[in-house]
Amino acid sequence: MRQQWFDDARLGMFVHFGLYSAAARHEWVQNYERLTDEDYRQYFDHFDPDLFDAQALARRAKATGMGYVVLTTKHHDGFALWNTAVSDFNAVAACGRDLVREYVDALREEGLRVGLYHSLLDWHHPDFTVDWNHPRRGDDVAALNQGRDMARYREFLHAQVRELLTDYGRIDYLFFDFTSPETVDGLAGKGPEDWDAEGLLAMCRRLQPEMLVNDRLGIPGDFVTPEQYQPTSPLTVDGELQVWEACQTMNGSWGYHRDNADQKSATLLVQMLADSVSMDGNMLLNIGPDGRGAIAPRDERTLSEIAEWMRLHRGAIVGAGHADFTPPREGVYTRRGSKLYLHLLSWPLGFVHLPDLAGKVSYARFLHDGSWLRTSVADPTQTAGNLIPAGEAEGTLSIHLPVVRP
Ligand code: FUL
Repeated sequence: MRQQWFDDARLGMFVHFGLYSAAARHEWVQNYERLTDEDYRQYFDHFDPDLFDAQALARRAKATGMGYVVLTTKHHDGFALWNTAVSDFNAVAACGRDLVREYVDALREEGLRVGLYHSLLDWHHPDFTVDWNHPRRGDDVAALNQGRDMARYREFLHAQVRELLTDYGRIDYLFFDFTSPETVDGLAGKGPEDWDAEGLLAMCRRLQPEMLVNDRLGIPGDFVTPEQYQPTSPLTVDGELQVWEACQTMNGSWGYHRDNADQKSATLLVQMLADSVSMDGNMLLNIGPDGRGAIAPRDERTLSEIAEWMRLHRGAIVGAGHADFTPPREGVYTRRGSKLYLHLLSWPLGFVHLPDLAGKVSYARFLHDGSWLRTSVADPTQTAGNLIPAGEAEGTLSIHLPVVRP
């Protein structure tokens, strides 16, 4: 099955890195601040990722229990991190380094799966028409779009994707971004036909038959990509179970945002991860390296806390998935083979009562230290000691928890 490695991995690392990292105020800075090409050009002229260390990045991902990494080869600003032959708006021209090459080599060395992100949008390309998502919206769009030709842009887009899928060995995963055909403020967006989505997907299949492709071409792909939320049930479309991956930021911005201190805690992120796995999904956790390419210290701290958690709880995540039991209010379940894992989202608790599990569980223990936990079958006639309402006791297994936080 093409996606087995992906289903098993459950946790991956997203890396948003580009010219916007030096602007340090969101990867959409050019759009949000409606910067002109000239304004934005300064980040290209002074691009100096001297601390971008693909090996350190790969080691960090591996140590965090991640099975794959996904790097922005090109974001909406059009800046390519590799040695593209069809545009000189690229990292080799700016700093003499092919960052995609460094990245794929480093990942393979660590035995990680190689993922690429590639934006379908390109605010830099002279043929890419100004739409409601474009930094130049609100200017004289009719005049600006004179002579712009999406057919030529399509050729360029296909050529860049072809390079990525031909020159860098085996690619395991491709995240295209994004298709939004709706019209806003009288300006049309872009639909699958703007990319020749079918043709692009066919090329992916031809050049990298094993590669997984996401759903943002605007036509069905191999997995769906909820952004910034965890679905609360296994996802189906027309009754068909979907492979899915929720992508999450550390602090609301994908690109490095220097002054944004809204950091999610490692505890919250671990809960989101458990939530995803409990609903048969993956989590792709983002970092935004800074303008020099270094992982920001606050992200390092969060990653190392997650790494410590994953070191002890990996079995409940990697290779695990949805369990067909009703979890208690206090947590979520994941399951791997005959093992059922309960992720408690609050602590401390004296008891946790597991509906319908009486008689089905041979033992209970903490995962982090293997210490045994006492269990009892709730007695519907005598439930006061367990603090369980009599109506809920039937078939319930009670786990007795230490009140002291382990
Ligand atoms: C979105 C993009 O517009 C964001 O900048 C980011 O890359 C996210 C993962 O996908 O659609």
